[in-house]
Amino acid sequence: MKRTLLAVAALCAATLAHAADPIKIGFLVKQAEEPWFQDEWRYADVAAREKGFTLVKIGIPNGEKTMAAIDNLAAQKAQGFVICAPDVKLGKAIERAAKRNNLKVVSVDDRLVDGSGKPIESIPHMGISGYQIGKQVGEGIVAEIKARKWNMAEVGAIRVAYDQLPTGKERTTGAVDALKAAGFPAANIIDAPQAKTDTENAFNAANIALTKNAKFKHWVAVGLNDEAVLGAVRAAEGRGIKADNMIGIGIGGAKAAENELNKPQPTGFFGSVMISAKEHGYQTSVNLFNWITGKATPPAEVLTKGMLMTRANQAEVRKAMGQ
Ligand code: FCA
Repeated sequence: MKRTLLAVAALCAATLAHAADPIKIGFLVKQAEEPWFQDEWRYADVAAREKGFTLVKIGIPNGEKTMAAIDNLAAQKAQGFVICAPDVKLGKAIERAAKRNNLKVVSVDDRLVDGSGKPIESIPHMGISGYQIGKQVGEGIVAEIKARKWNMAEVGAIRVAYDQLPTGKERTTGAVDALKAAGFPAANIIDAPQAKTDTENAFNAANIALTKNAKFKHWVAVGLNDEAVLGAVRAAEGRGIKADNMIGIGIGGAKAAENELNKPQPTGFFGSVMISAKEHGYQTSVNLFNWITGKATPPAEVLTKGMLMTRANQAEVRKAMGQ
């Protein structure tokens, strides 16, 4: 009897201690230096202040750092984390590490996949429909080609490609499909595979594509994010192809795009399909917080929307997106 009472008392104490544990949430991103991810962190900080949890922000540029970050969170007694992994194929390893450490996990931006490349449905995800957002890019370019009355036969399209990332491939596929649907010649679309998803690697990839295809009079460029398109725009500038002869539309709409769209003179970076860093940073963190505190289980998948932003409509788009 006495032993049972003691056991019950110990259990109550443990439960109380648990209930009183401060909530700590990790926010792990693959490219901490990219403005998009800085924005996600900034909005996650807003959620932390509002809900009263501690946010631990960690950059995870590779698999090793990812695993170390998860162990680190467990050691700090965190209860869960939001993640945009450096490689979506780490999905199963991330899921196992989370389980082992009793951490809840949700993914953001890049959906984690299993060994056969299938999305891991058990990890709640917030991202975008890459194909739809890509189509918005392509449609924006088509409208501008028409406004400039270019002959599509004389236009080259650079697809800065990062096909190993499913959302990357979906985005650029959506973009080129929209071009083709408007009669853009498929033969004028040139793939420029980038080794990493930053401006420098996009620049190098686009430079090769431009060198090999000097015959085109005008150019357009698409890629998985603003950095990819900025790389292509900079490479074109290096070859004397400026705003008059280049229409680049990126994806993101964070600081990289903002800086470019606010330059005194227009550049070949015509616009960006703005997506919601606010929802991706704030809402994923709140969803995870609610899950940890037993208030609600996050939706299995949420795909957020984007809006085409150009020099002309920046203020409206930012207002509509609440950013
Ligand atoms: C991917 C890209 C980022 C950003 C995000 C929403 O992770 O690499 O640049 O576009 O999706």
